[in-house]
Amino acid sequence: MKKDSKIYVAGHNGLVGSAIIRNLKKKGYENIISRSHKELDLTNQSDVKKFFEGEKPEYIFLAAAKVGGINANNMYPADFIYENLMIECNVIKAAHDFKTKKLLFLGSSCIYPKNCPQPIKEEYLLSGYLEPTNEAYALAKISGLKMCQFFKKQYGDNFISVMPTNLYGPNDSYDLETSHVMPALIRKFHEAKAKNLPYVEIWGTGKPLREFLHVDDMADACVFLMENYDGDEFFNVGTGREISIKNLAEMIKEIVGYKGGIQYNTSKLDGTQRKLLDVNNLTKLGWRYRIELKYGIEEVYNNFLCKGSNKKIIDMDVKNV
Ligand code: GFB
Repeated sequence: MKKDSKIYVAGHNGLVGSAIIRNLKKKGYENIISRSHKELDLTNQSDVKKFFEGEKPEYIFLAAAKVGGINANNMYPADFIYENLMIECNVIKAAHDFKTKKLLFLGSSCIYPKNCPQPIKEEYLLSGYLEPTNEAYALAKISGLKMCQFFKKQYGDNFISVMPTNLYGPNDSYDLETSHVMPALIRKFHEAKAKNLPYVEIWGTGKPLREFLHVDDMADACVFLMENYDGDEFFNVGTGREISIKNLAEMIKEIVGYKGGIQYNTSKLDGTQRKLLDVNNLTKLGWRYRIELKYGIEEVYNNFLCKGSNKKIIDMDVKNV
């Protein structure tokens, strides 16, 4: 990838896409293109084709997706499978038809079987049943990864994939119904402190373990692979460390400075108990995460406060994910 190569970041307003753009700009890439959802609906095949005809991007980061936390995935499985499959089919096929030099597809750690051995190696893909709360999203992401591999196998297209663990960082969704756990807990503890509430409600038992990666590290791994890897494998991206939801809640509570209690609502779903990624394959290539969890949460919370976006976030009623 040259500094003036035409690079299309699909999903540039989202958590990952915006971080990829920050990373590319920091590294001196100067010909980055993007389109908002209003300008280009990636689920519309003819619109995607027209966009590729006009722009012919040389490199693509496919970070556009319908995403959300456990509740959104569980409530809207039809939307999750349909929109994600459409985006993947349209962009990957257009990348093939218009001879894109290289494409990097972003999947998710939920592609792996619910009960597979831990830490999860890439080779465990399709070795068992999926976690029901995010089966639709997982099936779409498995399809995207397999499409990249099959286009490479049949046509020699340079399409590669990464499977990130749970991500957090700037530009996340703070909608309490549909967001992931990290922004939800930051907002809940912040509001509880501001309103002097006696306790914060945590969904589930607090026992599930999760691995969290700052999205700036994720973006760095994506650009690293775009610059350095042309092989047939896909890569897990994470820290290799996990934390229980209970301990995460305690950590966020301390960072926010909330003095009240925590209550567990066990009528809410836990989801999978554990999904720790084995990140040895990427480590062997020479990439490792940098941002430790506590520091990352502090930074995200400061950003939340500084932007003054907390007021906006608290007031708004975002239904999309
Ligand atoms: O981040 P999260 O929504 O998704 O939830 P998953 C992680 C854990 O945090 C679950 C608990 O055990 C939740 O029950 N949790 C506790 C909460 N309090 C809250 C809260 O207020 N909000 C939320 N959202 N969770 C996602 C998948 O699974 O992981 C996606 O749904 C994707 O498809 C993503 O793969 C990486 O980690 O369970």
